[in-house]
Amino acid sequence: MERQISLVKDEALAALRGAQTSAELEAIRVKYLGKKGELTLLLRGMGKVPPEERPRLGKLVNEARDELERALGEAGRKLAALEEEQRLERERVDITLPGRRPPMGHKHPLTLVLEEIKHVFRGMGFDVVQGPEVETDYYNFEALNVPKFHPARDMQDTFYITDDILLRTQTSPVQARVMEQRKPPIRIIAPGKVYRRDADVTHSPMFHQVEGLAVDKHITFGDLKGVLKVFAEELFGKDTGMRFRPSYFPFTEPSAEVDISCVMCHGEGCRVCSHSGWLEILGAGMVHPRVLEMAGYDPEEVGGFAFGMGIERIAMLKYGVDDIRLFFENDARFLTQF
Ligand code: 2U9
Repeated sequence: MERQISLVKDEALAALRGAQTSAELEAIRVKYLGKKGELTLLLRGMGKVPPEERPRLGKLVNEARDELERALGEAGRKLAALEEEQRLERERVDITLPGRRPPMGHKHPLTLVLEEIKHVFRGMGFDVVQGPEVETDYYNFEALNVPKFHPARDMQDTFYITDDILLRTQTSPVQARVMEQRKPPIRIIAPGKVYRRDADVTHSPMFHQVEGLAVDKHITFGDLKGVLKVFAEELFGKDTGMRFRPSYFPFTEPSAEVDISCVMCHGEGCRVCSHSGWLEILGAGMVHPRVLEMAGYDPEEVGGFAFGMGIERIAMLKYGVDDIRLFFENDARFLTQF
């Protein structure tokens, strides 16, 4: 019996030294100290031992059990520490790595161009005004001297909501409304969305315009030229050339289409300007006396100039974009370039 106790103890301690994991330690504890464990069974077997041997052998088993418990405890602490160390190593985080930057939002290229246009005209004393996109036939056409049966009123070109209500085809109605409400001098620009039944690489059914209007005593075509020259130089550079070609609009007389020297070839002639050296950027003219009259002004007293441009067209020329649809597709590969 004595020998058996010592054998079981040595066997248990040897197993302990070979244990690699907490689970293995637990298996050893169960095998020797559990309910049916080998040392437990030896202790229970004391009943069969001669009574005079019991105290000595009982003490030996108890000592063996205490020693094994101590060794188990110590091995358990060592293994737990080792396993914790391994876990920390596995979960190691390099806190010196740079953080990931969240993607930054961008202003839309049309917003950038519009902000620049507004800045230039504000610098020349123009107010920025806005008005409704759903308009009446009167403010969109009648007040601007676009008579009934004028081709611009055609269902082919205009989005009608009823016979009398439509999506504005230009921002001029905003200016017609301002003229009714204010007295000259007036210097305003009206930016905003306009709608026309038109769609290809250079036309979108919705696009953005900026129109300008100045009304005062003694306004001349020279004032118009000066204002537009400053605008072109600020937007496209100091050496930008400019020319006026005679044209026709119902709301201005005389009227002109305005070109700048080609932003690509600076007038040499290239594909962008169809080898003319010039690019059309806006239309303009002196406000038609009928338009002044309809706003309640006396054309003998005051005169005015007006102009209009498509913001997409300006942005396409400024940034070298060849398809207007890119502005409305929200493809980040396009938008993040600006
Ligand atoms: C009032 C009186 C006159 C605004 C003007 C143009 C010439 C013009 C086009 C440019 C390209 C429209 O976007 S586009 O298709 N505009 O050519 N617009 S004069 O004239 C006005 C405006 C308001 C009361």
